[in-house]
Amino acid sequence: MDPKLLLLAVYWYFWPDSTRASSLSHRIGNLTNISQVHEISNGFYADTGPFKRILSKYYYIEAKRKVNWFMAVHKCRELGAHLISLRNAQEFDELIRALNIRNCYWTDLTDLAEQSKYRSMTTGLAASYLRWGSLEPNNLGKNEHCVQLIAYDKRRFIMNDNQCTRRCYFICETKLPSQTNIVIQQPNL
Ligand SMILES: [Ca+2]
Repeated sequence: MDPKLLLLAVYWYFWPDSTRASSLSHRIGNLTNISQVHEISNGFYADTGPFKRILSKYYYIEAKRKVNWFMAVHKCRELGAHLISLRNAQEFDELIRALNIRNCYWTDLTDLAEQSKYRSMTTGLAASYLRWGSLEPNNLGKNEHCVQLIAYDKRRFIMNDNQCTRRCYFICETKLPSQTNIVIQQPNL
């Protein structure tokens, strides 16, 4: 079905007559109660499914199943995304507001290829941004090569190197989800 017709059908089904005269921006706002709807460029909106927009990028935050780092890499690729690749303090600070302070989450950083040289699996480059916890990275047992977000004191997230076979939740990141399933153009009102 034409995506525009599908959206129109959803709109007429869910909204009563009294609200149908409201602006399109208001209707789009209501749609966020059903799924993740975001303006992806001027006048264009997208239903981004399980991906949540934070600043300029989209994130899928796994909250049900813990996996090892390797499986986290695979799972993000399945979703057409990649493990989170934090670029700066602003991205870090905004993202952690959406996380459960009791959980750990895998990032795309690892020094598996070269000890103590933390590289992004996404870009292949040296880490853009690091916020290590106190005394980290410590490569405990000389077997910690994958970087997780974790809150030791249950108050603030930091980065820690841990064993790649340990299980954590994970965060996938993309500039625009490939599973976007509704895109409409705002008409001239
Ligand atoms: Ca460590």
